[in-house]
Order: sequence, then C-alpha cells, then structure tokens
Amino acid sequence: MLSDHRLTECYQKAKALGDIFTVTDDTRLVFFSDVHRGDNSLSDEFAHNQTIFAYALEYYYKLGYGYMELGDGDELWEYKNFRLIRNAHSDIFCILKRFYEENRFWYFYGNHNMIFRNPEKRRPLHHFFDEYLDIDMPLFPDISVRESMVLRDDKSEKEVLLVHGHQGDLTNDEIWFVSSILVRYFWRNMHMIGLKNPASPSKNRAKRHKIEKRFSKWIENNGIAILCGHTHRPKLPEAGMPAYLNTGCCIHPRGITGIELINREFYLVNWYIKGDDFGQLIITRKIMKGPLKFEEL
Ligand SMILES: [Mn+2]
Repeated sequence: MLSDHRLTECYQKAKALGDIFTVTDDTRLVFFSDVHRGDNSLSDEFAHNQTIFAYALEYYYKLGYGYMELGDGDELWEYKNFRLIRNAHSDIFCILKRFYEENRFWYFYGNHNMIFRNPEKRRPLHHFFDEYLDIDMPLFPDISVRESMVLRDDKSEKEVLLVHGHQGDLTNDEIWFVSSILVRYFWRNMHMIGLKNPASPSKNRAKRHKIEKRFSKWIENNGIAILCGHTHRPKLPEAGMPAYLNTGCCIHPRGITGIELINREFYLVNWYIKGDDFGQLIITRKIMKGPLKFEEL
C-alpha cells in the first residue's frame, strides 16, 4: 500500500539523516499544523484566527516551549508568492523568527508548502525586505525544511514519527502539483464565497477515515506512534489504542487546535475567543483531551 510504503520511507529518512529529537524531563514542545497562512484577503482561511494564533505562540515562547510546525503552515497552493504571506502576517513571522533564532523552531512541509522541498524555491524563507528600514533582513537564513522527524523518549524508548500526513494520499502527494493548480485558479475564488473543496480530506469525512485507518495500521504493524495533521481532525487516542495523534488545524471557524508535550505527557488543546463575565472578549486555552503519557503510546 502506498501510504504504508511512504510512512516507512519517512521514518527511515529521518533516522538516516539523524533527524531525531530526544525527549527528556525538561522537554516542552508544541505542535501545530495546517495553519494555512495566506495573504489576508477574503480567501485567506487563517486570517480570522491570526490574533489567537499570535497570542498562543507568545504564550509558548514565554514558557520556553519549542515549536514544531507539521506542514501546510504557509498556503502556497492558493498564493504563489510567499512574500505576500509574510507581509500579511508579519507579526506571526516576528514571533517565529524569535523561536528560530533560539533553535526552537522546526518547519515541516506538507502538501500545500511542498514547493519548499526544493532548496532553490526555498529562498524567500531566508530573508525579507523590511519596508520601514528599506533594507533586506534575515528571516530564517539556514532553515531546514523537512518531511519527517522522529521523537524519541529517552526513558521508555518509545518513538513517534512526525509527518504532515499527506503521505500516500495520491492527489495530495504524487500528483500534488495538479491539485495545486486547481486550488490556485478555482478553489481560491470559491473560498471567497464560502464554498469548500469536497475532495479535500479536511472537508471529506470518508477520505479522512480512510487516512486514519491506513495510518493506524502502520502504527500497529511497526510499533511506532504517529503525530501529524493534514485531515484537520484533532485526535489524541486512548491509552492502548493505536497511537495516532493529530493536531487538527488553525483555520477552524472557532479557533485553533494543537498538541502540547510537557513532562513526557501529550495534551490536545484548543485556543479560542470567548466573552468573560464582564462581556469583554478574551483569548483562552482549554485542554480538550489528555494527559496521554509518552510511555503509554
Ligand atoms: Mn495538508
């Protein structure tokens, strides 16, 4: 099966490159995926969560977390030009730059930012033009753009494969370029009037279940957990069930979801805006599920 083969390939690639993150007592990580940062126009599905996301990142920055972005962070199917995205969400990139400069930022590619797999195409990530200072400034000058990585708990020796989750999903993997053209010239305009692509796993329940099933099978066959995104459906399993963890996405109408790892425990969290007792709007964080201990994966 295609996804089986692709997941094994991702695991072996991470191992061969030594792209392994060792989890200790002090490790604090947060995972988001499918942020789909756009150009802040009507078709930008992330725009309405921009403030929530910026606030959440600041929270994790202050508490010393590392940030792993598991693919589809930048929406490069709808918007060809990364510079437009950086300009539209410059405050987010300022925070990401701080994470990067302290070696606390890991950038993965998914289907929507797969173009950055190519080092030649990745150059816009390295620097940007500061319009106020009128000079070129570094953004992420030596950034690694990876497909996969392995998290390894130094106590239980359990492993988690980190990927975006499009692996083996034909239209989003092998023939991603064809799909990206369709999205850029058709679905982008449809988004503006509220129509969504029914073939995307984020909108199609049957497709989503198919992916979850295939991934769970790989997890059982290999005894390795998977933490990914792509389907936009957040998931933290019960202990003893196949260890398939999913961050969900950052373009949901009512906020963002992600996964935290602290004290060797995983939490599924939701950040959203609500009214407090005085009718003032506040950004708040809620634990949806967890803790799930690393050793229980
Ligand atoms: Mn995706």
